[in-house]
Amino acid sequence: MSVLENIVKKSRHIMIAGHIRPDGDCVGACTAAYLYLKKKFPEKKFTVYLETLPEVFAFLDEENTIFSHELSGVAEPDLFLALDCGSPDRLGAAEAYFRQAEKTVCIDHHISNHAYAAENYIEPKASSTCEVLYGLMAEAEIDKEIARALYIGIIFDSGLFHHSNTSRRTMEIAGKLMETGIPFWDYIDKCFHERTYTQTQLLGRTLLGSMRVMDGKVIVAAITRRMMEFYGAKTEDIEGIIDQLRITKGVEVAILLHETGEQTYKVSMRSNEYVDVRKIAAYFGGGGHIRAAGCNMQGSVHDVFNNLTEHIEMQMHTEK
Ligand SMILES: [Mn+2]
Repeated sequence: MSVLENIVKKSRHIMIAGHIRPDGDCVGACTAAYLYLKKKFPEKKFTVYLETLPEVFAFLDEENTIFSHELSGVAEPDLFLALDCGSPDRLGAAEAYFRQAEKTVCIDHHISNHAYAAENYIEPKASSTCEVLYGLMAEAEIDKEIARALYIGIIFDSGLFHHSNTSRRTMEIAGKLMETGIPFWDYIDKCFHERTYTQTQLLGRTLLGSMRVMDGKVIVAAITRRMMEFYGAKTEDIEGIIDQLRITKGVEVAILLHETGEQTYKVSMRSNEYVDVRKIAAYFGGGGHIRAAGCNMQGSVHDVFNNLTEHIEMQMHTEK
């Protein structure tokens, strides 16, 4: 009997839940654990809770039979299975059930996880919770549907096998999952690369209008309200455009302005190796991370660009 089966064998009502604002690994792990256990124990009751189901992963629960997004009226489970969740307060509405359950189990890969359940399976070196979960299942029992969910979790958290958490084992597991016959190429497009036509047009228009300054080390572009209107674009359609600018050869900093009002812009910045864009964003009242930050600024597009590049120049001078 696999470890996963052993965990639940004595329980009647099992609640499976992941973290709030679930991502691909979280959705994949909850789906895979549910499908695996339901097949093994069809007589048991399962409640699978996630706060929401992101649109791109909705196909994992096409028939709408797996996930609950609402828990009022749901009976207390005797077993609570927390997946991909680093601490109980990130369980959202399911936290109260976790506190009451007779038995609690946590399967995770977050390094910050302090083993908060009674029984814990935490592998901080694993690429994803789906990778950990795979190790608790019997290989022969992993059908196409389960493999699909695990594979999506793995590619999501490993950034398509390119983050440093990707190991030989990650690739080996992915290989085993591929062998079940899943259309693995399709998920990559669906979950990572797919754009609406509006997004494609806005991306193209923005890139065409971009300019390089400071010997090509900085690339700048702006999206005006008129452009947004012309293409019928929404704010979320801008996502990802800054990264297309950033990967331009020779570029250290990418800057994207999004006009939100009269001479008012939401500024996004990305850097590749040495410029601390958080510092610059903080100077103008914003924040973020060293390589990804943002702020709001006012003035003409050129004034904003000039103000920002001045700060980039200062950093390049002091750091070189
Ligand atoms: Mn994860």
